[in-house]
Amino acid sequence: MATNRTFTMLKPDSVEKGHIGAILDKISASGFKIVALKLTQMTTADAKEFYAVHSERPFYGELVEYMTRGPIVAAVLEKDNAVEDFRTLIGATNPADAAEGTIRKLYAASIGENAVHGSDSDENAAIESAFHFAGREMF
Ligand code: DAT
Ligand code: MG
Repeated sequence: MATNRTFTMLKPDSVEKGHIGAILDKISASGFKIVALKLTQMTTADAKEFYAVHSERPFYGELVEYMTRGPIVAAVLEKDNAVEDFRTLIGATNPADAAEGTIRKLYAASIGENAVHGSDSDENAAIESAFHFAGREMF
C-alpha cells in the first residue's frame, strides 16, 4: 500500500450516537479521500487480534467488549502525509486532552470510548486496511 494512506474505524459509540455522517463529513472536509468504506461488526476474535499489541494492558478486556458491541464504520483514507495528519485530526487518545476541533474532542465520551481509530504508522495502516478489506474493496 502507498504511504499516503491510513486506516480508520468509527467505533461503536460513534455509530450508536448517529455521528457517522458528521465524522465522515469532517474527514472529507479535512482533505482525506475515502478509498474504502463499510459498516461491519468485529467478532471477539477479530478485536483481540486487531488490538493484540495491547493484550497485556489492564483495559484490554473492556476494549474488546466495547469494540465488538455493535457495528463500526471501517474506512481507508488517502491524503499526503495521511497517517500523521489523521492522528492530528482525531486528537489525543483521551478526549479530555484532545485539542479543540478534533474529532475526539467533538465526539468522544472518554478514553475508553473515544469515537475513532487512526493507524499509528504506514506499516500498521497497511496491515489494518488488509485486516478489514479485500483488495477489490479498496479503490
Ligand atoms: P490510540 O487509539 O490513540 O492509538 P492506543 O493505541 O494507545 O490509543 O490505545 C488503543 C485504544 O485502547 C484507545 O483508542 C482506547 C483504549 N485505551 C487506551 N488507553 C486506555 C486507558 N488508559 N484506559 C482505557 N482504555 C484505553
Ligand atoms: Mg493506537
